[in-house]
Amino acid sequence: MKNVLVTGFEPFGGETTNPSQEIARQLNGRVIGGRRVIGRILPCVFGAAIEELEGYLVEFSPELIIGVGQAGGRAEITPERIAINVDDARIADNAGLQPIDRAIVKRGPAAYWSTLPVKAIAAALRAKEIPAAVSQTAGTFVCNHAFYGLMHALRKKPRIRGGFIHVPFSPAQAKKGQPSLPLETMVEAIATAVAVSLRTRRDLRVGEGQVS
Ligand code: PCA
Repeated sequence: MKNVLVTGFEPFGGETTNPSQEIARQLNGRVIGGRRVIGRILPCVFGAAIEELEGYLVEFSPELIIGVGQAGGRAEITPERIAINVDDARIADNAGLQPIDRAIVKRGPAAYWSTLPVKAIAAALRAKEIPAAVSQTAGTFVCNHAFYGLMHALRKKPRIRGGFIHVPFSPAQAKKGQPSLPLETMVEAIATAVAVSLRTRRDLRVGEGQVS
């Protein structure tokens, strides 16, 4: 059976949980679309996150990789369109690193596109009444870093698809007035994203852009 890799992140920034970690744990071992899901947790550390991810690419030879991370404050499941070649950390990572305006890959391209069908994923989630929207930036912290590292590793492997999806806080994390989604909904959302990615070769051509 072929493998799909779903990664989550350990908690960071003073949080004690990270929904992406729970999603990776819960999906580990599931069979979706005839593929086995391997769920793994990455450290929220610049450099180490990419190194671990690269190790999993060698270990499991996945045909599809979906990185998942927490974007506290967002209300929707957000497939990311693009990874950019910069680290610019507003807070320290879990090893105390706080790079500012630093290239992830020296002389690497400014950005890599996700090779997931991001619009089809957003549409499929909304069809299940799960709030979803394509995001135009994964930020400049460890998630964007790992996403860029993933797409750099896949740059000469066009048949292996990869990308990144940010998820909101879980209800336990959200402070008053902050949006959140139940963990089960987020697990279902990422399972759906795996299924849609496996069956969709060509993304939808519908406007998902933001006007400002
Ligand atoms: N979210 C952070 C890093 C780890 C995570 O889950 C981010 O968006 O960069």
